[in-house]
Amino acid sequence: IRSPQCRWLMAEECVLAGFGQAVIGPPGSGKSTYVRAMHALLTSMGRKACIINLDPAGEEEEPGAAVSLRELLGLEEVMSELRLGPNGALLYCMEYLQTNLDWLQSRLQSMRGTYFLFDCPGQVELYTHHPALPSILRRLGEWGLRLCAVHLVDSHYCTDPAKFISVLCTSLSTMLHVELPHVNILSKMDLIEQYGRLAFNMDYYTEVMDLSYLVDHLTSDPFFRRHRRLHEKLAEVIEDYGLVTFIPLSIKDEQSLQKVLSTVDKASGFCYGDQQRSLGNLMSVAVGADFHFASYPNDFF
Ligand SMILES: Nc1nc2c(ncn2[C@@H]2O[C@H](COP(=O)(O)OP(=O)(O)O)[C@@H](O)[C@H]2O)c(=O)[nH]1
Ligand SMILES: [Mg+2]
Repeated sequence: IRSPQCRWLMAEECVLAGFGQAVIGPPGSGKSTYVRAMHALLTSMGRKACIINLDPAGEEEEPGAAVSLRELLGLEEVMSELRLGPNGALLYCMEYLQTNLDWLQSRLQSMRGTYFLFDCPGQVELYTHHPALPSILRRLGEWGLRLCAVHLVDSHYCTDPAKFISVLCTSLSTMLHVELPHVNILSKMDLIEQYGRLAFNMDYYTEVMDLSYLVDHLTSDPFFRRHRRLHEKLAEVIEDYGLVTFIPLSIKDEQSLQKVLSTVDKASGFCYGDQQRSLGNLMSVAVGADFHFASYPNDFF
């Protein structure tokens, strides 16, 4: 067992030693599309990966998923049997999974050593305040899985300063709630030009630079002028934490997907590989912009 986290745990607890991504974000932000594209990229690089579908919603089984929560229970049956609406039923499904994690453990254990891509449901409260999902992810960590949260947000929100401030607030609370190494992504960048003119250049949105410009721009609209103080305070909270930045992603652009993967590999610690490396090597990987995937084969596991 190479994971340092595992050394703190009982040997029998550490059943999954490996790496993976928890792909989270609002509905329609592109999570399932991302998971499939990332799976294809990893496979083309010779990295053994599999998709774990934790979304009980949707009409069809996720194509290519090795494990699906729908094997345990489906949203439709929960809605009809417990007379719940779609949102309540989805929260019930996650709470049910939280109390039946032995099912997930036994399903994942047979794939030990694989890189896991968790396709999570698109219910925002799961990421901002509901306890079930962080608890499930924490348990996966206790089993030795070193996960990185990949949070997708539709780049459409950049076209509206008020919505972009909301996205920054949601992204920050998600980072604080989920408590994992975290990478925020602006998805569907290929559509950004169709979405309309941006008030600032793209770097301003991805780097989350001085937000006073955004507040000024927003409050130049008479409708928002009377809420200036509120927006200033929200911007202050986001800047004080200084945690939120984004990586742009267009699913058809393999280079942007590679960039996401290299950032995720740094965040999760995958790129550091063998823990026996010298401190110098670790530092050079940490600061080096160019991480050569090809030189890090599957022998990490
Ligand atoms: N143009 C474009 N469409 C995308 C991209 N990523 C996802 N989509 C589309 O966005 C829609 C929602 O994606 P999906 O993966 O189902 O979102 P989920 O609900 O978060 O799982 C689908 O029609 C996808 O084809 C992208 O990078 N570019
Ligand atoms: Mg989906």
